[in-house]
Amino acid sequence: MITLALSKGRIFDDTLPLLKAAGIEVLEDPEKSRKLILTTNLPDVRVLVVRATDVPTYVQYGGADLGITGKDTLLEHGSEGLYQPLDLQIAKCRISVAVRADFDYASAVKQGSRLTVATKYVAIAREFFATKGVHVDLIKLYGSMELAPLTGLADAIVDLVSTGNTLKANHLVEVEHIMEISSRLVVNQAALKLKQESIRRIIDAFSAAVKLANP
Ligand code: PRT
Ligand code: MG
Repeated sequence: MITLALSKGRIFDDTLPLLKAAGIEVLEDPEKSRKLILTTNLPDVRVLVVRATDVPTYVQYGGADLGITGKDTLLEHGSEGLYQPLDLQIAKCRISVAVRADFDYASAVKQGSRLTVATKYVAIAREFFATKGVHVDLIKLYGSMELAPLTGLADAIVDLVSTGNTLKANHLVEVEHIMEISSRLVVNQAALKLKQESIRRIIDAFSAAVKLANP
C-alpha cells in the first residue's frame, strides 16, 4: 500500500489534475465526504486528508509515504528526514511583507525603528528581518493576518499573496517580496528504500505530469 498525504483546499484542487495525469484518480471528494482516508482507482494507493501544516509530520514519521505541501510549510516547520524530489509548480504564490497603505515602511526601516510583525510564518519572518538588519517583535497568529495592521496589533504582516485581492480589500500594500512559493512532493526516506519501485513510479509519473503542465 502506498499512502499519499494531502491537505484540503487549494493544494488538493491543484493536485488532482497532476494525479490524474499520473494515472491516479481519487474516488471521493474530501469537501463532501467526512472520510479522512480516500480510495483511488488503484487498489494499492490511498490518500490521507490532513491539515496543510501536518503533511510534513505525517511523511516524516511514516504515517504517509509521500505528501504534497507548500514550500512555506516546509521552511516554517522544517523538512528533516524528507526527500524532496520535485517542485510540482502548483499552488503558486509569494510570501510578502504588507503594511497599511498609510504606513511609511521605508522610513520606518531607514530610521531603524523596531517593527511589530504579525504572522503565521515566524521562522521565515525572523530570518528575513534578521538578514535585513531590522529589529522586529514577532506576534504569532494562526489566520486572518490581514486584521493585525488594521486593528493596531502590528505594524506589518508576513503572509502569502497570490492575486493580491485580499490585501487590496483590506487597504494593505505589499512592501517586500520575501520569496516565491509553490508546492513540493515530499517522500519518507525509509519508504523510498522499502517500496522503491512503487514510489519511483509515482515520482516519475508526477515528474512527467509537471512537464506536461509546464511546457
Ligand atoms: O489550513 P488552512 O485552512 O489554515 O489554510 P488553507 O485553507 O489556505 O490551506 P490549503 O490547504 O488551501 O493550502 C495552503 C497552502 O496553499 C499554503 O501553504 C501555500 O503553500 C498555498 N497557497 C498558495 C496559499 C495561497 N496561494 C494563498 N493565497 N495559501 C494561502 N493563501 C491565502 C493567503 O494566506 C491570504 O489570506 O490567500 C489569501 C491571499 O490570496 P489573494 O489571492 O487574495 O492574494
Ligand atoms: Mg484549508
